Parts: sequence; C-alpha cells; structure tokens
Amino acid sequence: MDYKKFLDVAPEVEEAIKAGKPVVALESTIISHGMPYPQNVETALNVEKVLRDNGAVPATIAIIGGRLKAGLSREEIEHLGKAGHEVTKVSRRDLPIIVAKGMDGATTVATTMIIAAMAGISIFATGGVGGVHRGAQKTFDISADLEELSMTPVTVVCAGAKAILDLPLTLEYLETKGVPVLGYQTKELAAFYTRHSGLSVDYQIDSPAELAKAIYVKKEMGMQGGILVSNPIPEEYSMDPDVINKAIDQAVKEAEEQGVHGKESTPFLLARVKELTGGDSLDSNIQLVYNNAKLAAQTAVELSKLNK
Ligand code: PSU
Ligand code: MN
Repeated sequence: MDYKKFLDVAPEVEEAIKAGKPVVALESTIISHGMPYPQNVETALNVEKVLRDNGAVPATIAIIGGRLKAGLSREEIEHLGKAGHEVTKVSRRDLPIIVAKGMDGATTVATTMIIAAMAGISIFATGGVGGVHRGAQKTFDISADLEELSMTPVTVVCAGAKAILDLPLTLEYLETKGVPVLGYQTKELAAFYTRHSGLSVDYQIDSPAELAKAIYVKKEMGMQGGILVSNPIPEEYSMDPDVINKAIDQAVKEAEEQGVHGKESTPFLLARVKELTGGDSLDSNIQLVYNNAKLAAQTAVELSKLNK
C-alpha cells in the first residue's frame, strides 16, 4: 500500500506540514454543490485568506484528473466552482473509482478528512456536516461523514448541522460511534443558520487552546477517529428561525414527493432551501464558513505549539 503515489500536496502546504506549522484543510463539495457560482469561488478564495490572516496555511482539498490534491491553485478552485454540479460529488465510496478513472471530484467532509489525514493535516473547517436524515428510520439515509468521524483522525469545525437532518438522531449516532461533539463557547448544538437547536452537546470548550489540547490528548492516546466541533454562527448573521424552518420543511416535503434519494438528497435540499429563502441564507452560509475558518486556524496555531 502506498497512497502517496496518488497524492499531490502543494509545495507551500508540504513545507508547512514538515516544519510543524499550522495547516487547515477545506472541502470542495461546498464549492461545487453547496453554493452557486460566482459566490462559491469568491467564498473559497476568501476563506483561504481568513486562514492566512489567522496564522494557518490553507489546503483546499479535491480530486483533479484523478489526483488527490491537498492545496489547490486559484485556477483549480475556479474550475470546480464553474463546473458546479457537473463535477462528481465524491464521498468515501466514490473515491477509488474517481481516482481509477482519472476524473475530477469535489470532496465531501468524509473524503476531505481521508485526504487531509493522508497529507498529515489534523484540522478542517467547513460549513455543515452530513448526518442522519429525517425519515432515516425508513430510508436508511445516514451520511458517510458520521462513520468517517469515527475512523479518521481529523477534527472538523462546523456550524452544527442543518435541520434538513434529524439533529437528535445525528447526535445519537455520533454517540454510538464514539465521536466527541464539542460546543464552542456553548453547550447547545448549533443549527447552522441559527445558534440554537435546543439540543445539548457533550462538552463546552471555551478557547482554541482548550480545543487544541483535546485534539492533542486524543492523538497521543492513540485513539482513532475525529472530533466534531459545533461553532455557532455569529449573532449578527443568524437567521429568523421561523423563516428558515419553514423553508426546510418545504424542501424536505418536496424531496419526499419527488423521490429524491442517495447522494442527490443533500444537494437537492441545500439548493431548495436557498431558493426558498432568497439571498439571505447564502449570506449567512458564507459568514459562518469564515467564522469556522477563523476558529480552525487559531486552533491549528495552538496545536502546532503542543506538537513542538
Ligand atoms: N451540509 C451543508 N452544506 C454542504 C454539505 C452538507 O450544510 O455543502 C455537503 C458537505 O460536503 C457534506 C456533504 O460532507 O454535503 C454530505 O453529503 P451526504 O449527505 O450525501 O453524505
Ligand atoms: Mn445520504
């Protein structure tokens, strides 16, 4: 086994990893399937800048021409953003096939974790993670992101999960799989567009240093799997819960009526929620990604001190 022969780590990222400097991974499904063009490209470039401004080297992850990439060029980010849904959304099961076929792929949280771990990156910032879908008791629709969190040693900083998911079942699943779920400066699970889900996470952490220590201890104890961090959207960008919940209920109903399933399910729901709420939800979405990038970068800075 030699996964390195499939992997291209950008020179700046490689140099930083070797020197033990802070590096943060970013996913690419959020670019191709999570936001419309051109805001997706703009956001992807800005989020890299947020990481740099907070002391970390960005490593946006994707598959280009069958190569696993940790660190993309501006042109590669633009290509993924323009191609949008034409690019394959790549989760764990798709990964070997897309590489074997030499195709392009946008990486989900699960696949970004896999490639980040291969490259030696231990922290990753995104918007929302996949989870247990509403109605999963019948459909079995549970994102591969959750299983990945139980296996692959990467910390994922997100803004909680959208209510397109069954949030209580998502927390149960993570508990079953032994994944720590930490709230940043709160014990309440964040609900992506809003700060409040009414659900409690395992532990509250109050600073990047405290989070870095948890990541460090878990690694040093040789435990497999990642950590999920729920970082609430800043108050000034959070949405009216009634507006967003109405849009989500409507989108879930339409998905059911149209028989949307499998990997199409999450992109369909995200796109419908966006349409039903107009530009507001996109604006919130962009801001929460920046907010997560900032926390991830600050944590990577603290983690690099502990690893010295
Ligand atoms: N949730 C969001 N925005 C996203 C996604 C989820 O709020 O962009 C994307 C992420 O890439 C996530 C993926 O890993 O969808 C989950 O897809 P699925 O449910 O098919 O595993
Ligand atoms: Mn699914």
